[in-house]
Amino acid sequence: RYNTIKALLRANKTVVNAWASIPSSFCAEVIANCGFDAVTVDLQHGMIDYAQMLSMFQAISTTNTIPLGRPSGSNAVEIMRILDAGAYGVICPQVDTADIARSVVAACRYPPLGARSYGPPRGLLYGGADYFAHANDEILIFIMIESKQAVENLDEILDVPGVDGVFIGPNDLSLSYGGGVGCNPQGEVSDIIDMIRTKTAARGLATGIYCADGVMCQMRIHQGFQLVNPGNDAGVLKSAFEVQLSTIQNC
Ligand code: 3PY
Ligand code: MG
Repeated sequence: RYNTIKALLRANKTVVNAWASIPSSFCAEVIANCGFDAVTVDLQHGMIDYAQMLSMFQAISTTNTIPLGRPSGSNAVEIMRILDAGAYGVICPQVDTADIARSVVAACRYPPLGARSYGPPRGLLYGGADYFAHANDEILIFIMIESKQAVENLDEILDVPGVDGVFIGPNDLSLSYGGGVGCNPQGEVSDIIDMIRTKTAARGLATGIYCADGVMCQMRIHQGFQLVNPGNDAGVLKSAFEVQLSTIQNC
């Protein structure tokens, strides 16, 4: 199976991703049916374990939406297991050094490009019988830049062969510079976000950033970011219900 979002990113197009934190295959199915380009199942901050992730990938693949996973860290074994369950890409958090970036790439690529171990039970079902022949080309590797240390090491990290793109975590980035949480930090961190995007794009790599909502996605797209997400499922559900509730309370 072809990775349609990898093709979009290579063609400099925008990819709209939905962020899934609720451990539910039905929620994942509902979200995927909205028509997003991709859904990211979040094992770092989502309430999701491996078995739940597997059922969410199965639900997402009732549609053409591409399944991605955010591992809980850069552990190679966890990344390999996420890919074996049929994820067509990872968004790996807290990649602060070139060594971490190299180990993430190695976990995602079969030899000779990397050290991924062979045995993708669901990869073969989702990707097809020719999964092995195409996995190294189709699997998308986003590394997250979200700390001062990562910014200091940015050039070296971007030099790591095999990285497809950089995804910025604005909350953690802001915290590491002494600011507060929020997806749209101002001042110094805003300039740093712009610098990360510019340097990443200059290398021909894809750029993405976590966004709080659709309006912020629009802003980031206008700034040149390619991979954006309007909040996460829990936040969208909560705000949608709050609007409905206040409509009734105000009548
Ligand atoms: C961040 O903003 O730090 C993130 O990782 C978003 O999920
Ligand atoms: Mg983060």
